[in-house]
Amino acid sequence: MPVGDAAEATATLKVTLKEWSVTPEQSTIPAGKINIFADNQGDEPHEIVIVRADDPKTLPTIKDGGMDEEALGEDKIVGEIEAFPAKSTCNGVFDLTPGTYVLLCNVVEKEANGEIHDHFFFGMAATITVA
Ligand SMILES: [Cu+2]
Repeated sequence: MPVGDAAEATATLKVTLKEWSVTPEQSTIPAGKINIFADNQGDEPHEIVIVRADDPKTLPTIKDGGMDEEALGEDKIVGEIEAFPAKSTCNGVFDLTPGTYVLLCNVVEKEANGEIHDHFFFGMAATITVA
């Protein structure tokens, strides 16, 4: 489900999602109401969680449970584009003030064969600078 009103956005940041990467088209974007336009080119549903952080490696995690949103704290979580299907797009408008943000996918899924796909652990995160 799209978040916010794209017509009010001051800039757009296209982000490509697939197994197992999050790839923003630009690494720096001007502060304002940013329309994050997510393109899921993968074969599984993905999402984007936007957190205030400098480096994905510093974020708390749960074993086989992705990034620990509770441990990180609600105040660090800016917003989220919830999981949406493969081969589709979704977007969200978020008010981003200057700073460093991590865009990550926090989907964790148990496959039919029992394997756990922890998307954040598998590398689905990227850092952007809002200037
Ligand atoms: Cu994902």
